[in-house]
Order: sequence, then structure tokens, then C-alpha cells
Amino acid sequence: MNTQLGLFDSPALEGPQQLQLPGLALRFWPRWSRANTDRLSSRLKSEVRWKQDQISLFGRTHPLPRLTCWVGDPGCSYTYSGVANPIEPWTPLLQELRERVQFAAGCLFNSLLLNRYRDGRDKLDWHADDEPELDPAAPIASLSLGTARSFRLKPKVPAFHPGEPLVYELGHGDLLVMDPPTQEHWLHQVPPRLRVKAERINLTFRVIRPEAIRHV
Ligand SMILES: O=C(O)CCC(=O)C(=O)O
Repeated sequence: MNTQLGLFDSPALEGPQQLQLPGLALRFWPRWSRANTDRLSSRLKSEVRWKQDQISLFGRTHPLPRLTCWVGDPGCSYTYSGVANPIEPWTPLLQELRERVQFAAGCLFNSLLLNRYRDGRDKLDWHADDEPELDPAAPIASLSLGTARSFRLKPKVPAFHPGEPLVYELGHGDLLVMDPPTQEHWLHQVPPRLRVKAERINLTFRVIRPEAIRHV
């Protein structure tokens, strides 16, 4: 299939692999985006307005260990780790990605958080995407591009899944959808991998609750 942007030649047509555990529901399409993912990564690197946030920990300020960008429909602002994010508009490329991910996930998304891990030192600590402005009834769809990194999940209550965290090695073009009530009961992280020298970009499509949308 050729699109206006020519970035998707053969989107995966097979159904997702599904995993259900207490409080957790995942859908996973390995290599969901098969063609031109290198071009897609390089366009995202150059077209997205990446920013370096600072976080406060124990009274000291540190750079967030990754670059980020928050994209959304008007009024869809988002604050996490005490960082309020300016809303960037959808570019044609991000809009095309949104439409394709919506089709796979079966949900209309109004916002997107992009994370850019410059190398294996960049990381994301244990957390759930359960901030009050996010719609808890909507899935979160995560598209990975670039070098593979481990994505780990563990329950908030260990008895749900005793033992080691679940691990997905999220590689180039993989799509992982976290369905409700995963954010309510499970945490996830991207741990550091010091031997990794290459970049990874991750896009998480989200739904801001209508009541939380600020009309200006
Ligand atoms: O980089 C990833 O795979 C996960 C991103 C994520 O969990 C988040 O932005 O909350």
C-alpha cells in the first residue's frame, strides 16, 4: 500500500498476539510497521520539536533521561513527573501515524507522547500512565522505532503476578497496545542498557478525558 507520505508499504494484517493476566490486557503486533521504518525514524528525529525537560528529585534538578515531545488536539495538555508539557500540533506525518494506529487499536486518540532514548543510558522509571487527565477506559498504544529496548511490566500488587516482571523486547516497528485496566493495576519501565549505543523512538498514543480538555 502506498500512502501520501510513502512511509507504509505493507502494514501487518495479522491479528495481534494477546496476553491477559489479572488486571492486565495487552495486544502486541511484532513488526506492525514493516516498510520504510528507517525513513520514518529519521523524519521523526528531524521534524519533531524534541525538548529536554528537567525534573526535581530530593530538592535537586536533573535532566530527564530522554528527550520528549507532547502532541495533542487543542486543549489536551498533560502533566507528569511535575512536568507540564506545551502542546505541539499534529504534523502531517504524526497525523498519518495516528490514523493508522487508531485503525489497529480500535480507538480514537487525541494526544501523543514521544520519547527519544538517545542511547542505552536514557531510560524510563517504573510508573503507570494513570494521571487524572488520561481516560482510564481508553487503551494506550505504543509504537517503537529504532534499536530494540526492554519494556518491563510488573503488577502494583505483587500477588497478581509473583516473580520476575514480564519483558517485551520492543524492536523496530513493533506496536503494543495496553488495554484497560492495565494502567490501574500494573507498572511499566524501560530500564537502562549501557551496552546499547543506538537511538530508539517510542510513540504512545493516548486519550485525554473530555472533562480535562481545556477550552481556550
Ligand atoms: O518507551 C516505551 O516503550 C514506553 C513509553 C512509556 O511507557 C510512557 O511514555 O509512559
